[in-house]
Amino acid sequence: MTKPLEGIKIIDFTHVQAGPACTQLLAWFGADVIKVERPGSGDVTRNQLRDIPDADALYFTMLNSNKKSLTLDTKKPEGKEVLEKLIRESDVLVENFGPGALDRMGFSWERLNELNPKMIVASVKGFSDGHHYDDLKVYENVAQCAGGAASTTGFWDGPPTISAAALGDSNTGMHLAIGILTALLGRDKTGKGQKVAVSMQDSVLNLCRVKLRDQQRLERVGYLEEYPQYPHGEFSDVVPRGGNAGGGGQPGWVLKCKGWETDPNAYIYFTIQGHAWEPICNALGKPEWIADPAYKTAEARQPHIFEIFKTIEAWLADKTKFEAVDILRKFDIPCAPVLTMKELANDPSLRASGTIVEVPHKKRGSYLTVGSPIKFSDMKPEVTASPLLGEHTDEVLAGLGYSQQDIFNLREVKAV
Ligand code: CAO
Repeated sequence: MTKPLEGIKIIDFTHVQAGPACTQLLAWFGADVIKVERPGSGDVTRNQLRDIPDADALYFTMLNSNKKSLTLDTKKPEGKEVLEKLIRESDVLVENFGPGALDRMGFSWERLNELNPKMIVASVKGFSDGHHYDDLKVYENVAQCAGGAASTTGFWDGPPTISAAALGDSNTGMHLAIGILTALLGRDKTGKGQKVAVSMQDSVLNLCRVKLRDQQRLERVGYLEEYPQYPHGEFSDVVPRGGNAGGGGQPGWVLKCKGWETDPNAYIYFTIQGHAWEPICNALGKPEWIADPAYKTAEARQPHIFEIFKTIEAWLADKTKFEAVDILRKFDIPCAPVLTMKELANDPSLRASGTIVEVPHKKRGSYLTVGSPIKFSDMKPEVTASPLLGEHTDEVLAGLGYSQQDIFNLREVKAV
């Protein structure tokens, strides 16, 4: 099956998570992604949190599937020469080095554009160009703090909290992928490449859009009616942390199910969607709430929403999270069990859809990874193993016209 990005050649100058997540996605969809790594060491994640001695860590294998690996010392003149050749025949270069690293290497945007005016140069940085923090190196949690996620996550009586979801890393990579595909479509029209830049702060903030909505509502009316602080608590002049409250105007909370005393994940998320109130009352065996003025409207319920949640918890006490959801789904009530990584890894539906995939690897045996979360009617992205360090060096160099002797010479000077 021909994949939509077949024929697009990408120099993958990325490391850790933000950049690799982007290029992995493009590789799934058919792009020829050549990961350029420092000889001897490669992407730092190959060695990070190893669970098998001498085998690439899962951190690396789960972010670099479907790619080729070329080792190249791009600070040596011989390495620069190879990179220049590669640049001349590639469509995209993606990088997420620290600020200024590519310039210091001698590959500024101007130089890259001169070498290949059709090439798209895509970068991830912590902060956008010209930002007063644009000299900072940034990792995931730093970005979550800088982008507004940390100050709005967690409970009001606790500190700012980091989400386990990679809002700073993989999320930024997904934004970059959208930028690259847009620039490729633009190039079809203009014939010109361009620079695509995404900052981790901006990408986090983009996902915190509704919190900026809440800041403006707070400034106008002084309170936020869907937050647990309303109506009994106090609001300051900044959006507070709302615990597990729903963010979209539908009150919701994480509720205890049977076994919560010993199982930290025996919970469901329960949403009280306005128009689902009648089915909720019927499901809970509380038909008297339907017409009761103290319960009838969202406004009437809000002052005692936690008392309502307590009643629902009493109903849940003899039901597991799965049993509860099986009952509630029949009433069209938006809810889900709180799933653990173990449950997700073994979920038959996720296996069948290709969202959880088992990938054979030369050194590790097989490992689980998250496959494409994007599904197509005409294509099923296949996930293949991440490359060993330098696995494709000879193949890529031969493709650039280097002879066996040339490759030997490059090895002699440790350029590859
Ligand atoms: N050959 C020779 N040199 C190479 C090379 C190669 N193949 N690949 C990288 N290098 C060099 C770079 O040129 C750079 O050299 P100088 O600093 O001397 O110019 C050096 O390796 C280190 O690059 P770095 O600054 O990117 O690496 P770091 O480990 O110090 O920082 C990180 C890591 C992630 C904090 C930083 O890259 C960064 O801020 N990136 C942008 C934001 C980002 O993507 N963060 C998300 C990471 S995922 O959590």
